[in-house]
Amino acid sequence: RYSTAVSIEEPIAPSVPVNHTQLLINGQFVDAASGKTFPTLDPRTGDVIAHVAEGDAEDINRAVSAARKAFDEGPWPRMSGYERSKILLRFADLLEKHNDEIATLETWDNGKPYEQAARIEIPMVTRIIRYYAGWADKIHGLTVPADGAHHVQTLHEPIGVAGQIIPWNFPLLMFSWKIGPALACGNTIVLKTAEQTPLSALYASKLLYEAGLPPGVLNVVSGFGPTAGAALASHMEVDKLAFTGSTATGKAVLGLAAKSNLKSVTLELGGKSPFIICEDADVDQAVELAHLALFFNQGQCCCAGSRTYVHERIYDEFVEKSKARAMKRAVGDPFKGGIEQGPQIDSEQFEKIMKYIRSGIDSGATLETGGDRLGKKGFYIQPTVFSNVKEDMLIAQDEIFGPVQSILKFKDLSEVVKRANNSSYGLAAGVFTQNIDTANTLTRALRVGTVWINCYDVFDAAIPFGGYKMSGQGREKGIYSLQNYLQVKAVVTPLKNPSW
Ligand code: TXE
Repeated sequence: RYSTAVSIEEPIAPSVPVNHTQLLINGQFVDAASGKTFPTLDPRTGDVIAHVAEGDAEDINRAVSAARKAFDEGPWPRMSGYERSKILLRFADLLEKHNDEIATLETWDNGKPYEQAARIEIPMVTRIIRYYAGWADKIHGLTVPADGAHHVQTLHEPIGVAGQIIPWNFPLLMFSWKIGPALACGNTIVLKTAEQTPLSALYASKLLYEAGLPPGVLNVVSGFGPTAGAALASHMEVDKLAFTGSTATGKAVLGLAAKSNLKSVTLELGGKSPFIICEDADVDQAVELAHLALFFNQGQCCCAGSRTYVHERIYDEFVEKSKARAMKRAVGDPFKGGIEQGPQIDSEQFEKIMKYIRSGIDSGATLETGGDRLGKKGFYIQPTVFSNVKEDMLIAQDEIFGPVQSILKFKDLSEVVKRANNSSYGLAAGVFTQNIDTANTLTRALRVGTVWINCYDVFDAAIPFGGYKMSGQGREKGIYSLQNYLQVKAVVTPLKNPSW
């Protein structure tokens, strides 16, 4: 029996009003030029939370004009790093003060457990902003020793107007990964939120203006991908594009950037990350970690450990215990205490996941537990575990983005390395072993952007994140993200008297 929470059928009413539903352009909340709105839905029920202004190409034009003016004429890129830093630090203080209201909006719009939003994610947003506030006054170029009688230096300058497109799985966290480094470096921004989750970014951006951001430096447009998103990716006045989302859409926006003005592009895309459990692993710990690696955030993580490779000697015990753990997972209204899993984001994702579950069953994997919806309303799915998964099954190849664990068996290290690397993705990997040589071998052999050894999903503002292969281009967070938002200008001056 599942330890599902009650109250799926009678959702708890959130205690925060939805005050900001318009577009944020040039520091003002405004309606869409078309006057259109779209509903944002509560994933617990599918009911409408609020109607939000629907930006399209014309609104992107308005927002880019505001960002362009704020960059070309405004104080922001010319301010000292210290001044920019102080505004970002004030913003972080306001985020901290309003942590619980923002977390409430995040849970309401996204369906993630409130405790996760309030105690982990929104505090992480604040941490990211403080981290980049710390960089704002430490960005500088080099003096370069060149051949000949020349003084050579580099200036590190902001790129200009950054277009940023974010997904719905970690709405405000993705917002912070994008705006933190861009603002620290002195850029201005037009950010498009995901159509499923527009609310938290509007609330937080208002706080940023309260903290003293000059008008037009950050513009937030709610709207859809093919209209607002595509207009931003192909805009001639946007100098840089940062995108997080699916690999298919990543390819599309890269194409739009190339066809328009060759704006530089960073991409953080999908994954099918291997989690490798070696024969010397502590099985109980490995079961718990592999469970979290997959089920965290309803399985809606780009770096979800979605291929669980287990050594044949511990395989049967591991499967049995993983099944028991999944059956104990507390699923229910995300506003209720103690809940580990809420609903999936929307009906589209729900249907996609159910299709993959059917495909797992049809292709001959063993359904250990789960496999069905939970309750009658909203988008809840039972924690699902498949064993006897084979490499050629779709559930072992595609990004499911849901609470579906696929457990595969392996015999030796060289075999598991080949199988783990045999993917078009390369975002992350987990390695569970007590043997340092095994850990070192796997770390070097895996073609992925992050390797977590005896841990998983450890995130920190300073740790870079990004993918190999079709999981993306470039890195976010840490010092690496600054490079995405800076131009390097070489300045060469002849030396009259080189001997000095
Ligand atoms: O993603 P999209 P969707 C994966 C995951 C999920 C699948 C589909 O597998 O099941 O993608 O999700 C905007 N031009 N990830 O459809 O389409 C869109 O409005 C410009 C992994 O939600 O990539 C939203 O703001 N923009 C991922 C953003 O792109 C466009 C997180 C992401 O939407 C656009 C989310 C276009 N033509 C989904 N079309 C991760 N890496 O974490 C859409 N968008």
